[in-house]
Amino acid sequence: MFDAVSLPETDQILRLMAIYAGDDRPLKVDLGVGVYRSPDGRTPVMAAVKQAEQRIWQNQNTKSYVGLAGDPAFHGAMRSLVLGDAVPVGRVAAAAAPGGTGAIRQILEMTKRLTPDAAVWLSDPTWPNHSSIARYLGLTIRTYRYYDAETGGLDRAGMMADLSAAAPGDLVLLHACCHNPTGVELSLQDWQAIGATLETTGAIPFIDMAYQGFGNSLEEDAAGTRLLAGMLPETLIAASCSKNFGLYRDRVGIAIAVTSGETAQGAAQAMLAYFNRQNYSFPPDHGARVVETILGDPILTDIWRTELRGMREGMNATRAAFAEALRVETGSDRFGFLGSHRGMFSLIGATPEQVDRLREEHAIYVVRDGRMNVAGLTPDAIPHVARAMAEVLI
Ligand code: PLP
Ligand code: TYF
Repeated sequence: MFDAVSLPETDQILRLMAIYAGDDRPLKVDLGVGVYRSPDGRTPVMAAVKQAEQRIWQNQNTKSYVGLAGDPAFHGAMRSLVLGDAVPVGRVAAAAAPGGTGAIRQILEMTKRLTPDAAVWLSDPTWPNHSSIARYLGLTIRTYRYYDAETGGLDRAGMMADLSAAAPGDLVLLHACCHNPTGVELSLQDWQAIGATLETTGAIPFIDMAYQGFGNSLEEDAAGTRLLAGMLPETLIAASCSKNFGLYRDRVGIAIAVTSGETAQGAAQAMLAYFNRQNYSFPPDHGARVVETILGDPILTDIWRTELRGMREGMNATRAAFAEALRVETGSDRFGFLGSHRGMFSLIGATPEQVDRLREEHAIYVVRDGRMNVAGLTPDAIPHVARAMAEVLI
């Protein structure tokens, strides 16, 4: 079976993680993989998660199977977190999945089965796993312009022109907030314009929500998603609890289908359960139960929201401090856009050779496309990284 196998492409972000682990230079700086870090460089277990786990440990008296779509209490908690009251409950189908990636996979697989000719529109650039999974499933991939490298902002005109060419039933994959890898946000006006174009074309929004609460606030980060769900007949959402609950390895995510009405909701719920059954029967439960425990208890919710706000404000303060350090080092505002981006990522505009120099000469790790994880910048690393970037990039 394996003698003549041609090896699959590997994930360059995960490859970089392995090279970093093997680097023994003491001042190495990891701005690669998208994992939140506190100012002391740790990826902590959040306080509300610890408390919820303690409660579960004390009270849980069985680990028997749950339903194929996961626990309905988890669906309800996530429906409120993601959608607020934007749509009636009767329109929403949902299934727990192993992480946001699992939810993306389930939704794309369902699309391939139900509408095999639908194209999936991806922003240029986007998270590499979007194209990898879509290609693996044999879906047609189209790209729409998104990032304007000249300004470090949105190529609004290019995006709208490209999206107007989508066909009825195509999926348009949008990042709810904290775009990976660019950090460029859509304003509410942009979401409105996208919604109007989707209404005209009949294409379906597929929203990847991996960073709710990392950009502006839980509500603001969901505003575009809620707007589209309220205005269009169908919206697909893959939400992840990896980052905002810090539950990375527990694999907590949910596939949500906002449907046109109760009949379609029943069909979507049956399809989501069916695809879980085909792939792994029951989705993981522990992390989902932690999330529903937190969101089901006002005190734990408050503890969680407060810690999340602290993480977000820390990242935004790091952005401002880093943009300022670069302004001083370069004597220009060339990197000013870093301050206005949101979430963990920004593109620094480095060529692959410059990325290699940052790693080889300065022990600074960024992804080969020039993506940096701002959360990896501890306060004491900022001057060193700003100096190195000015030296290598200018
Ligand atoms: N989507 C995007 C854009 C991401 O950056 C990530 C990574 O964290 C995910 C989805 C899904 O992550 P996970 O599968 O760990 O929940
Ligand atoms: O983009 C990132 O760095 C995060 C983490 O295959 C990640 O989303 C990276 C690669 C991957 C899965 C998750």
